[in-house]
Amino acid sequence: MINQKLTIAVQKSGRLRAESFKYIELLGLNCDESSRDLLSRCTGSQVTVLSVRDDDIPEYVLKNVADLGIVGANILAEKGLKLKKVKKLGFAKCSLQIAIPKDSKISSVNALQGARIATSYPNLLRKFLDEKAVSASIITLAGAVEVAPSLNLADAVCDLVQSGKTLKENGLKPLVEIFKSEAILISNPKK
Ligand code: PRT
Ligand code: ZN
Repeated sequence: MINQKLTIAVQKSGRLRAESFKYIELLGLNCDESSRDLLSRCTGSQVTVLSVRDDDIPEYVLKNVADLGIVGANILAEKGLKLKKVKKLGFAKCSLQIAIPKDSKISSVNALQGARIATSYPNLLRKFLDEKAVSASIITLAGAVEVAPSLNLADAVCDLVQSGKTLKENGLKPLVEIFKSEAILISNPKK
């Protein structure tokens, strides 16, 4: 049981929320997952849960609004913020993959040269392409990245994959995995 005054930032709603609360409960805390409040105090403790968009969690921890945060490693890596990775939490496992239409002529990473790749992870994709010395055009989209090839907006996508169902449903197949992710507990190293 944590006895000190502490704020933990968790996702307001989405894939991380339920498992984040399971983890918090494992720490001996009694917090209300169903609360829609921005700030919610865990019963009988000095711990407060801050519920926000997952993308904003690193910023809240960086600025010391929250002491700890639970977020996907993919978000932290994309933002490139210098936060401490306290612990891998073993849930929300997925991988960032470049995928292509199943009838695509692209058959290797090198063949992405000159291609248009749609993604919500431009920094991780740029880093990977630079490492491979491949010059491609990155199209940054906030969501529904998987539809970009069928709309002729892109020749490939770079998106999170878990079961592979979304790729399949959109006529895409994996080409290469560029980042492995899972939920992590983060803190500000300067605290
Ligand atoms: O509203 P907010 O901004 O907080 O939530 P969000 O919509 O940005 O995030 P959310 O809840 O979708 O995901 C939160 C985190 O869960 C991500 O940042 C990842 O760390 C992790 N995660 C694990 C996933 C997936 N698995 C996943 N499969 N995030 C997204 N997906 C999507 C993917 O983008 C694709 O559309 O699911 C689809 C692929 O799934 P499969 O099973 O069909 O392959
Ligand atoms: Zn998000």
